[in-house]
Amino acid sequence: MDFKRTLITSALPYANGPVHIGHMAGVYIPADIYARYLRLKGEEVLFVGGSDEHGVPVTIRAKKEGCTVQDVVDRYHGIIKKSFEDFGISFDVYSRTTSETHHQFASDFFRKLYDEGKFVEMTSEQFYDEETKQFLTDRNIKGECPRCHAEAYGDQCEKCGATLSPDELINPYNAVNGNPLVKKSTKHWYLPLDNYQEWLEQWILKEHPEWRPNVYGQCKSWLDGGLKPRAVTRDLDWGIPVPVEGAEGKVLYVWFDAPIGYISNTVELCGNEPERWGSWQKWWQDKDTRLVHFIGKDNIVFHCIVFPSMLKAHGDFIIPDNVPSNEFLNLEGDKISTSRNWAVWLNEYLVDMPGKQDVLRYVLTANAPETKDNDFTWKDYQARNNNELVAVYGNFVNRALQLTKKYYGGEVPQCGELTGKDRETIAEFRDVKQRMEALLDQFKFRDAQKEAMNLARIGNKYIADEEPWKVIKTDPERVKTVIFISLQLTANLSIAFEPFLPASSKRLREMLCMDAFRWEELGSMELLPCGKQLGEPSLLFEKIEDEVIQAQIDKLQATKKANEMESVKAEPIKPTCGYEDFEKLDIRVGTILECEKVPKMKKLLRFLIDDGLEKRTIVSGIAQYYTEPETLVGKQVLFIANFAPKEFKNGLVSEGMILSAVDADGSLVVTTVGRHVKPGSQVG
Ligand code: B3M
Ligand code: ZN
Repeated sequence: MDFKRTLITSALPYANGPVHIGHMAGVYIPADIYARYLRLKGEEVLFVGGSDEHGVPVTIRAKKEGCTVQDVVDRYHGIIKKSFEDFGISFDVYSRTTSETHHQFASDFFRKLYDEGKFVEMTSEQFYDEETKQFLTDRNIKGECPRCHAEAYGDQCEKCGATLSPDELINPYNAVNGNPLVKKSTKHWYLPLDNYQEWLEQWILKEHPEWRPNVYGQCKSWLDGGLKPRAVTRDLDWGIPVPVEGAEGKVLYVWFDAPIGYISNTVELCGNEPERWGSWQKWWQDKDTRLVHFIGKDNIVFHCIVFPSMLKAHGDFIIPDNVPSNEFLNLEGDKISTSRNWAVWLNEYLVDMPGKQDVLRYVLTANAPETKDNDFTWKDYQARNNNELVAVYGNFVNRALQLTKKYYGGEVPQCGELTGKDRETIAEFRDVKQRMEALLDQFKFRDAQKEAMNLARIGNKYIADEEPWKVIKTDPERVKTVIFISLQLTANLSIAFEPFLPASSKRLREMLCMDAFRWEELGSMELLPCGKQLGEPSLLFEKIEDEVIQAQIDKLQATKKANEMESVKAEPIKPTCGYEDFEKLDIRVGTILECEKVPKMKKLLRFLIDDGLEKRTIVSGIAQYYTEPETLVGKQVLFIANFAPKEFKNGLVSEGMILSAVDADGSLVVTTVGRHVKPGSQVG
């Protein structure tokens, strides 16, 4: 089918944290490559993005950070938007789902479906916190995992990986305040996906066998399993209010409103610049527009089944022509995880590696998880930079430009008669355009970038074989032709790499004083006319040294260590103990009279404690955490008064045990009381 224009969307990232390399490799870089490629071909393209600012994760983040949800989404929307700009993700619009336009549009969308009877209403029993008068979403419920007995969320146990429903948890409670929960009935609206089953089967399974196997396969298994109605509303106080009477305290489910964000962001753009973009309906309702969604694999069902069913129910919209979804990118062999901070965050990357956005783009495309999960390692990053970007692409361009400067004052020389080798090289270059197009049209960006790098290899080999720096002494006329061809190849590279490495291509074009360029010209040997004065050459890429890479590896090691400490802190609570057990311990408050290091015993501090009746000595192995133990004198601490006495090697006897808290990093700190109490006071 022939289309007049392409509408590209990329998943709206949750505004609950910055974006990381997994997001980039999976969604944003491929979407950007595709958008740039089509624009370069002169096609009509609109590339839509935005932040997903509803849902439970942002509310949890706000609670954690002790600020409002609006504060959270404002902050992360800003950080995410800036990262995308810094990495050259060329959105035509990047807005947010808290915008006025979006709220109105999504609300109207729901209302139309509601009015037309496209939803079914169902009442079900959900967990409810009677104190806060709130129904809880799965993520906000915690309890004991029925499988491994660790503390788990209502939708998943992070310890054993089990997918759960809150009903399965043992002793469920409110994750935010620890309150116990009761069951209470609540009404919600459901989209009866089963009504769209047949239509989806026809559309996806019959009409789109060309979709990526991972996408097609996932859709097929959903469809084979039989679709069921899905709730599109939630009991939550953050989101778009359900525009129906009697639905107070309910909002649209985030997965209902977020994809509508693609449309409302287009509405916003077209409203702001109608002369440039035309009407939003042209993009979303005209059959001549081709819609392509770029997403990660965890979003497939929403983009291939749920959202198309919503669009079908509404009736006025086009549906996607393709949904190129990637698998996941791992980091140094481990799954990327926001909660464990196991990621390379884009905003941090640019602080550590200023100006190197194209290097990351290159590496992430070279390792793109297009057909299977893939791994990012810093060693591979370094190798690809040093051995490919620097040694092949950068080296070739630099040689061509430096020699032009040296021999011809930076002017493009005259091309003489071509040799067989010249013709061969030129022919190889011409073929690449077709090969790249075939790959790009099928969303095979990894291989397409490989072709571009191959061009640089051909150029590098050409100049190395021709050795103009030697030939200049014997046959200066011949060198003019070699340099002429090398420069045309260089100009070609700036076009071939434009979708992948836009910042470097731009710099290269500046050096070549090339203003206009089109995809159609790829393969041409007439990009730079003889006599043209070129700009000042500079290095496109720089070698990355071992220390720089080691620093990144160390940073990840530190994260790993912190996570291990964290898991120490999160030790499961010990088995229940009754009062009889507790009563055996005589815990009391004592006032510290003396505190000093024990000579020759590095770890030990000797305390002299006033226990209310007499003075007693207690020895504690916390010396390394108190460099000035005398500052503890006068403080009141908790200690076990009936702890069996213990004799140390040097004859010192400890008559009790001081209670200390173990911090996340393993350090110990003595426990004290909130205000001064009489020494010897019992604790219970
Ligand atoms: N925010 C989920 C995600 O970032 C979700 C995507 C919405 S796309 C409409 O994986
Ligand atoms: Zn578990």
